[in-house]
Amino acid sequence: MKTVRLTAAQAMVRYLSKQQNEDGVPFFGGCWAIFGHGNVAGMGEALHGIGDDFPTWRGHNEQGMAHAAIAYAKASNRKRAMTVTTSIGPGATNMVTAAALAHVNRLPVLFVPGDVFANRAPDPVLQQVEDFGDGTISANDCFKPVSRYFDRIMRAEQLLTALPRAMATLTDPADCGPVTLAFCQDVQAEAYDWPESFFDVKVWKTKRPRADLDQLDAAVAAIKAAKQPMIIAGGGVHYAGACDALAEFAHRHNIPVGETQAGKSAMPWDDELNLGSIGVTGASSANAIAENADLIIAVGTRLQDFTTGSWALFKHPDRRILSINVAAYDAAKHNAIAVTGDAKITLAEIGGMLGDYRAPAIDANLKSGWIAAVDKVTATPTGNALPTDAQVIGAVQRSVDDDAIVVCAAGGLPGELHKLWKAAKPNGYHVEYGFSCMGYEIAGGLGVKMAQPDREVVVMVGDGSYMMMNSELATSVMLGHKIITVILDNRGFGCINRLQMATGGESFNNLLDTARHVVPSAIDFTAHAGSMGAIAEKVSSISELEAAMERARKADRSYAIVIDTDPLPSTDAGGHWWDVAVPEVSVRPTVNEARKNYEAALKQQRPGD
Ligand SMILES: Cc1ncc(C[n+]2csc(CCOP(=O)(O)OP(=O)(O)O)c2C)c(N)n1
Ligand SMILES: [Mg+2]
Repeated sequence: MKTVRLTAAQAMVRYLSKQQNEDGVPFFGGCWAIFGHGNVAGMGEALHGIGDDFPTWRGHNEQGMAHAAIAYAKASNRKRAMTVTTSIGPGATNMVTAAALAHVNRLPVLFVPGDVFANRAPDPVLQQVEDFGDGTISANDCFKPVSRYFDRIMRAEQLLTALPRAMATLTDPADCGPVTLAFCQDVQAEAYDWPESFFDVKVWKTKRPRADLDQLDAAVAAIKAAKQPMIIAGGGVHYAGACDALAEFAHRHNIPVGETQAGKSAMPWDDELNLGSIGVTGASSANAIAENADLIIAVGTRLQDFTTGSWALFKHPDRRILSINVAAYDAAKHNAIAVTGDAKITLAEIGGMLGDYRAPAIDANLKSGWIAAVDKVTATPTGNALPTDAQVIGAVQRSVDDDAIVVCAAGGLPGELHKLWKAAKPNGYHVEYGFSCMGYEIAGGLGVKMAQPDREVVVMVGDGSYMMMNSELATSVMLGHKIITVILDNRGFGCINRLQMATGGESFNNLLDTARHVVPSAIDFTAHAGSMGAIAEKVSSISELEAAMERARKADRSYAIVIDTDPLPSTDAGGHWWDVAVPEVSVRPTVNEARKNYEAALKQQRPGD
């Protein structure tokens, strides 16, 4: 056996650089790194040595780098991913929130946090967590519940098994999620004689598991018996490359479609069978069909509460769920008729077996009524009132072309965008709403731009999310990956303030002006974004915003536009109840009133049914 002598870190990066997807391009776009003790000597030397064969980028915050990596994978439909390496201790734990985000959203990312010395000679090292009863614990154990595969590399040759396991997880459609290889710092620097074959190019073909034949029969029988079926398109439709297969299936059988947050843009917004978004932040058209459907065909969706209206949306007494999902875990949820398989293949197979089954015609007024409602709330306002989020969305929408990608994650905007954004092309809508993590937006936008350099990337972000994490805006400038960021400043956590009041609470500790303070908050977002190298300007009206968007589109580097907005309004049209537990006893009459309404609403919930 021919061998090559390399350190464990050199072997890791060489191996990773040789992994390809079925398109013959490297699976890994490269590696984000913030060095410290625990990775600068080992991983740092290795990454420097491999150079452009496995490019390294420097970020400003480990969580931000990880968000960029995760967004890159999502915008690549999981066909490509990135690695993120950190020091031990805070550098590593800074990444745990991002690991949870990737875990919830089933997105591939490889985390390589440094770890304590395997030989324990210098224990306890700087930043080492000491467990009094367990010598094997380190800070990196925090990754275990939020990794699909976790390993601690304590001997160099463990990489011979750990790395293929990591790749198997990252490229498996059902198991896909974050992998953490906690890399002991002394081991990174250790040399070993590696078989040369370990570094052969390896191609990971996209797996398309086929459904069991009995499951297919059950699905076909359920659809044939359905009087009003409806499809819910989830993120899995994108990841399976099944957008065309979905449209073909829907049209052939005349079955209307509603889209989840992750599924949105699976079908063009103006397709007559795309009835819009579904659920708590859904369109009245899609929700009306969902309420009366006797068969919900869930395709590639986790069926989270925003999709199901906390399991109160589907009201037909005899309704069944038919769940097509590559993951058995998801397909089996809520007593569904489970079909475990790839969305693209399974839709085609079921379609072939269904013959000329067609669902009844849908009342076209449902959709036209909804679009009229969208156009009304997104129209340019007259008068001088502070604009609403919906009006800002309208202005941004009018300013971009069909290729644009809108990016968002938390606050009031995801709900408004879900309802109102008209997504024309697949992946044109990138809203992280599995973890809805404040601070994902700008870093995520950077990752999207790295995956889709030819498409305009517009990040829409609230003042709260911007303040939580914005530093990768500087990275976008430094790396020349232009993003347009629209900052909606409503002076606080507007959506939580609204939720607080809707559950009977006093407006408290959400808006900056009513939060306890000595000096009133006066954050200059324009100056802040400008200080990071972005071109920044503030606008004072919707028409000024549209003019600024034009300048932003022509600019050659990242651009930030700040606009003051009204924290109180949100779009009334559409939507559905969401289960948020209201206190059972309170001295506040408004809470007691909200509790009464809550108990009435709970009667609509059908858990487990
Ligand atoms: C990391 C994180 N912390 C807390 C929350 C809970 N949360 C959701 S939205 C929100 C407020 C967001 O404020 P902003 O970005 O200004 O948007 P707005 O609600 O004003 O539209 C909070 C605190 C969260 N989703 N993520
Ligand atoms: Mg806000």
